[in-house]
Amino acid sequence: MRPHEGTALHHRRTHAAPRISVVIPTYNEAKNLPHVFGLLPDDLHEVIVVDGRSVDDTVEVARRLRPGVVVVRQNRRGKGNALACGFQAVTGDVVVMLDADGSADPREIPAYVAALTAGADFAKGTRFAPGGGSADITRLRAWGNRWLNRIVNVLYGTSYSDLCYGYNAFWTHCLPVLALDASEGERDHKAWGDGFEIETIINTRVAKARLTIAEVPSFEFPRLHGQSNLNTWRDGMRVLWALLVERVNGAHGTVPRPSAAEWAAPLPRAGVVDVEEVA
Ligand SMILES: Nc1nc2c(ncn2[C@@H]2O[C@H](COP(=O)(O)OP(=O)(O)O)[C@@H](O)[C@H]2O)c(=O)[nH]1
Ligand SMILES: [Mg+2]
Repeated sequence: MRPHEGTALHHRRTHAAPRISVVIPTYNEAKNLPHVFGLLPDDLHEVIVVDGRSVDDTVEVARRLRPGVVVVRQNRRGKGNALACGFQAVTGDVVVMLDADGSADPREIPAYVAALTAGADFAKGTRFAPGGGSADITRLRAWGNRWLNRIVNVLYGTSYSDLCYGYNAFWTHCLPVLALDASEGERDHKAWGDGFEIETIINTRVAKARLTIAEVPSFEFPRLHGQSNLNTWRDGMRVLWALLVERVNGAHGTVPRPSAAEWAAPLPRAGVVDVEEVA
């Protein structure tokens, strides 16, 4: 399924076996990590856990389960800030955004990567295409999501079927288009883009840059342990506001086309985030 055919900036990636960086935002997910890490494919380039000052032993569990996991400490608050910080640490060719609560199935990663190697710039997970589904979404959230889909598709000319779903993947060379701000800020401050509106900001910026988007059917499982950090009304309004603000703001530049040598070299870490590694 191809809801939004890219044009000028479309870069068709030909490498059959890209290096895959999985970015996992975590806030008190120690109990869920064994399940999630256990289902990760073997051939990953790196796993980056971006922790939001969890008060359980999320980071210790991550390190025990996967020595060599890259741990990033986010520098402000919210899932959006966590992803922005995690993306700064990526050194692979492909970024996969994966939740840590057991709702997103890591066994689907190859399907996302296949969509990218088949020519998409951005592989957008959807629970509402044949083959997808959800055991986690509430009726209210599904209703809100339906309306937000209609609005995004009218405003941005897309055909998204699941705007508010956080399981996506994209080529690293698309990062400049996302223009996310991971700069050091007030630690307890949630700046614009730092919250759950992040997915909407990514989805709209990708559309404005006219990247090629492929939807990938995905099944969402219930969160295993703990509670969702999302507040349906408050965060739903942030998503709606993001749709309007991003429409008024222009596009955020273009996708640079890397040379063959640049493709081959690992990306340098941007260095602005606090990266901890275990040898
Ligand atoms: N680092 C970090 N991760 C977060 C934050 N809020 C949520 N997450 C993570 O983002 C993912 C999705 O959050 P969740 O609470 O399940 O939201 P929902 O899936 O929309 O109900 C999970 O892996 C959370 O641990 C945060 O403020 N900081
Ligand atoms: Mg969840």
